[in-house]
Amino acid sequence: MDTEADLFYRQVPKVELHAHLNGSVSFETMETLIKRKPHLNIEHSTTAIRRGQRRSLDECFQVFKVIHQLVDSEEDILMVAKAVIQEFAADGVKYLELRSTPREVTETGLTKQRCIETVLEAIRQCKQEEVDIDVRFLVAVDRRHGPVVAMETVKLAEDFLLSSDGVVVGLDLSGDPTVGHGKDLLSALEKAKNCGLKLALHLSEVPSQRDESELLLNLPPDRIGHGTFLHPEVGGADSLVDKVCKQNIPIEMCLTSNVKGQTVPSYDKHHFQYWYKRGHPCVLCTDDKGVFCTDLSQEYQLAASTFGLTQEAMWMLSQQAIGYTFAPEPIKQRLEKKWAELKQQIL
Ligand code: 6MZ
Repeated sequence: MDTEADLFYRQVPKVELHAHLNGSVSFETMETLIKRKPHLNIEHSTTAIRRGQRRSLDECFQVFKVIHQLVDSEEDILMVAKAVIQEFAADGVKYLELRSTPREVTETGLTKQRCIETVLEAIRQCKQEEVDIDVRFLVAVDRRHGPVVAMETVKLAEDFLLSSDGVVVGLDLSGDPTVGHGKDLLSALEKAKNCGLKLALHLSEVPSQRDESELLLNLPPDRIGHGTFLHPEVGGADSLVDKVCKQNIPIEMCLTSNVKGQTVPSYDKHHFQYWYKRGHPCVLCTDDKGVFCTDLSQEYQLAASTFGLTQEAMWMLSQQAIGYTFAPEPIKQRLEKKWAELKQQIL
């Protein structure tokens, strides 16, 4: 990276809205986890996709299976979540919405409830240690697990929405997009929406999800993850674009993830260009900064250099993202103030 631009994008205050906890584990934390569990015989090369490497989306999902073996106890989750939060803060992220799928692991006694409580504990500890970042949490539904588990997860998320002092703000729908159909998850998602959880849904990450996206856009979601194949130029449909535009639903864009996962052929072909040119709300995110070996500053720099955007335009992009957060109004105002103060010093 060019050092001057590197410094600028590191200094720009940023908002991260699409980060999966277990996909965000850094190289260093992964080393510690691998050392803690030598019996698993896991090679570091199987937990990340390095520079210049590409994988099929299916292979990316194999990587998560390996990471889940390494992160399987409350102790692991606490360490991973604290490290991830500190790393985002060190990268200049001032507001983070972290998401994770609650899991049960019989051998370690991990329950779904404790999974969420442990992430909330990590957030609390970071706050107590005055890490300069506001962190909220989205409970994730893995589509692979089907409607019954989805409904259980929504109920769990609803409990935390009421008891977490505003830290749990929403629900994410993610997981292998080639598995299952959103129609089976519709009632769980409707229930989530009705109880006040904000919805951040992965939509049209692969071309075959067109019908599903038609259906889920009627909810409507509060934000869209990826939305790679929504527009007609890539096999989507005008009707999908119309729904997204009419409802002005922000799209979370993850450039490196999509290029390395090969749903997008190259950076310059990324759908960011299509939506940004339309003036549609776009927010740059990392997705899985550990797995895809990136960070948010790098994603900003890549977007700027690929699409020829000025530093002023990139600043705007980061500032506008405040409006797309699931944070309550007073927090948004506090962030706006912070951006205004920092603008004097940085831009
Ligand atoms: C869809 C993804 C994803 O929940 O264990 N996840 N889902 N598309 C993607 N694009 C590459 N990247 C990550 O974090 C890992 C989980 O996040 C989802 C998958 O369900 C994966 O198992 P957590 O913290």
